[in-house]
Amino acid sequence: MVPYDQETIVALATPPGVGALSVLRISGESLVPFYKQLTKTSPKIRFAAFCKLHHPETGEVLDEVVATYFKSPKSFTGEDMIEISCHGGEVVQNNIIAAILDGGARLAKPGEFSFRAYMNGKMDLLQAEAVASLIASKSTYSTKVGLYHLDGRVSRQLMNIKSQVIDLLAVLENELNFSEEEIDATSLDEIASRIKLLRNEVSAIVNASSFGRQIFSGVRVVLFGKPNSGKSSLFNALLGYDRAIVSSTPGTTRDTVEAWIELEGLPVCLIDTAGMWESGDYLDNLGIAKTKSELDKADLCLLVDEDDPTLIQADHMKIPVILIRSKCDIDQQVSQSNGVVRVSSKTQLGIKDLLTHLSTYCTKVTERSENNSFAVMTTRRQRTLLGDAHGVLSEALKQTSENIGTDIVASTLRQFIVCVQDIVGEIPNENIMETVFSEFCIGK
Ligand SMILES: Nc1nc2c(ncn2[C@@H]2O[C@H](COP(=O)(O)OP(=O)(O)OP(=O)(O)O)[C@@H](O)[C@H]2O)c(=O)[nH]1
Ligand SMILES: [Mg+2]
Repeated sequence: MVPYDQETIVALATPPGVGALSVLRISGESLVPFYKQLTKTSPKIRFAAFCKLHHPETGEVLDEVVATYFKSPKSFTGEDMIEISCHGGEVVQNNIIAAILDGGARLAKPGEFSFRAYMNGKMDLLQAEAVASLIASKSTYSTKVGLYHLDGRVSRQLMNIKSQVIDLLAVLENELNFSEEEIDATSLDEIASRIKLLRNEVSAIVNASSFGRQIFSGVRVVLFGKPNSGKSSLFNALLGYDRAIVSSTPGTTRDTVEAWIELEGLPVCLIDTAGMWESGDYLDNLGIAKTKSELDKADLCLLVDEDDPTLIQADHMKIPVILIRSKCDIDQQVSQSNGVVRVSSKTQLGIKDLLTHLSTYCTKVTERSENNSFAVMTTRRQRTLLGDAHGVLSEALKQTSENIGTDIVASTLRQFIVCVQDIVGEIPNENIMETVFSEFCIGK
């Protein structure tokens, strides 16, 4: 086992507040004596015992609970664990936690249970992050991807690529040992083509991962257009309820308003904005600045105009734009060029059409990840490291074509191995507690 601070820790595993039941977890090196102090009985392994819970020092009865003892290493953290289901009142929970602290435990830091599981080889980093993603998951689809990662399949895929790189290194090193000269051109070609295949495999994950953020954090869709063009009305129509204020006074919306819907299993965040126009008013300008920053973060823009939206300059947009002609109930005869969705928030005309456009976009996102059998990098940490790994393979490929010494190619390939080790967290270390697990919630 890797050394780390093995103090006994405790935390509420269920959300704070009132409920029928609450679950507390205790993890530590050897908890049999503590179990006996708390319950006045001896633990049976993996047995849910109905018992009275006592204060470890005063012996006062705190609650009637179900206590389960898990013996190391067969527990979530790999240490001894006690799981206590108690009554879900806040006072009950707090009294029990206070008593457990009096008994010598300390409060767990955020993510500390998962961190210990990782340190004890119960799961790798990708799996630990999958637990976090699964709990935070906002949609059906991200739940599916999270479960896939929990299973460890993505880690296995990466480890498989890594072991092929190790094979390549063996070839390179072998050649170097046996010939005084540099290795011949045919073996170098062979090596280059093997690197290329591996890079393609990594590319597929990198490309699918650009959608990983959208799958987990949601697709961000910004409503944009002139004042009074009907953005807030359309926002409400898409949501199916009145969320934003609508009025005939231009400049009604100043702050951005967000609301979530689910399309094709993905979380979609609709963002109503102040839009963009010239204004001397200080508050208006704040709203306009917010719109700009929302556009920078968005995946898709709905450009709304009650006249011809094709006349509005949208060339500067770096994201896909859906052009929308609003208020089409006023003049139903008006013709509109191709590619523009005609809507009326008043009569619901075209709203379904627009939702279909949005769904099509979401389907593309999920298809990209499915084509890659759900292997996407789900966190920024993973995406950055895999991007680095991809860069390293490109560099190695370049080196093979430039006739640079094979020892240099080998050393580049070794960097790839380090990147993959970091993604999966193959070499456990305490720093990871700060960088990865501290973002988890307490009790996880
Ligand atoms: N007839 C008709 N009127 C609409 C429609 N959509 C919006 N309006 C009217 O247009 C006016 C402006 O609507 P909003 O939805 O507040 O427009 P907005 O773009 O959010 O306006 P700001 O927040 O001020 O930029 C209101 O008086 C709405 O009732 C529509 O589909 N048909
Ligand atoms: Mg508005």
